[in-house]
Amino acid sequence: MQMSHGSAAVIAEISAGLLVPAAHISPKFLYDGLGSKLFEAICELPEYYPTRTEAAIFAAHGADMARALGDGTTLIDLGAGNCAKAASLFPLLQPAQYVPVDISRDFLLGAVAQLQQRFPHIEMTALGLDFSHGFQLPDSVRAGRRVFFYPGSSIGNFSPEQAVEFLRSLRANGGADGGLLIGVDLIKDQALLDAAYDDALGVTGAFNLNILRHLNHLIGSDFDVGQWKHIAYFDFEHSRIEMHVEARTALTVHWHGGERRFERGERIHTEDSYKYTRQSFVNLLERAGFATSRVWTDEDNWFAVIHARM
Ligand code: AVI
Repeated sequence: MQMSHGSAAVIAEISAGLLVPAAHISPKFLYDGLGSKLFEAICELPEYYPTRTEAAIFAAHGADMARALGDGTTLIDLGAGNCAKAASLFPLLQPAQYVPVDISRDFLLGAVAQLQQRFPHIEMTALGLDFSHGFQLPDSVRAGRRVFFYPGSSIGNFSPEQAVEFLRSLRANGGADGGLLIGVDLIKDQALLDAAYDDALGVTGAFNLNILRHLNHLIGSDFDVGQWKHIAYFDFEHSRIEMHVEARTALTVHWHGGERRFERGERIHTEDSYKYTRQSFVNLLERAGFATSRVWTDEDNWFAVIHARM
């Protein structure tokens, strides 16, 4: 068995999820080094429409968005990664300060160093932190008009209840004249949704199954990836894509301090990706105390970019 590399808290969290009858693993464990690269590949897939559809909305309506937001803002980019989405809007948005936030601080610092050379007049303050459970912005973030930028429909990976909590935590960190520019994936034809999460090349399958390799590293488990298969489908009742890994045969998994037998066909739930209508998402924003100002969509109504006021 491999040596464990996760903290005691991480091992306890994963073990607890594996030992309940309906086993589950948090989707945050999809993103080790390989998982992040596989996600980048997913964004290039013909079936995965969200990335290119959102980019087309930014390209078509960026100037309009900039007018709605106003210039001289403090732009706080949540889950910034390589900062490319926000940077493509800089010429239009002209923020006074750019604050990219990402769990991977080292990656962020490299991206920001390059960006600062291209846009020397924008003050940049990179924050390496996990904002998924609420956060408190440090004093280095200007108190002026704060606009949160949360693209990619990442909000869909929270349950609606968690999303409301998260949106409330943003309001607690913004000023009265602040705002939010957020990307939201919309409900559409089931075949399109299913294909986006179960592509012909099997990249999403590799992304999903890679969580088991990551677990082997974190908790010293002995998952054999070949004994599991990728499952993803749209669930109408909950308006969400569900991703699972399913045992191809009866097997037992062992890890430091635990073991679990899985019957053939038994699953581990790995991710939800909620899909909204324009109205259902506006309702969610209102529950969190936001007022919606503008909604931009593509001509097929597959994706929406929404500006909301604090
Ligand atoms: C990051 N997140 C918005 C993606 C999504 O569409 O829910 C993660 C993903 N999972 C499978 N494909 C992409």
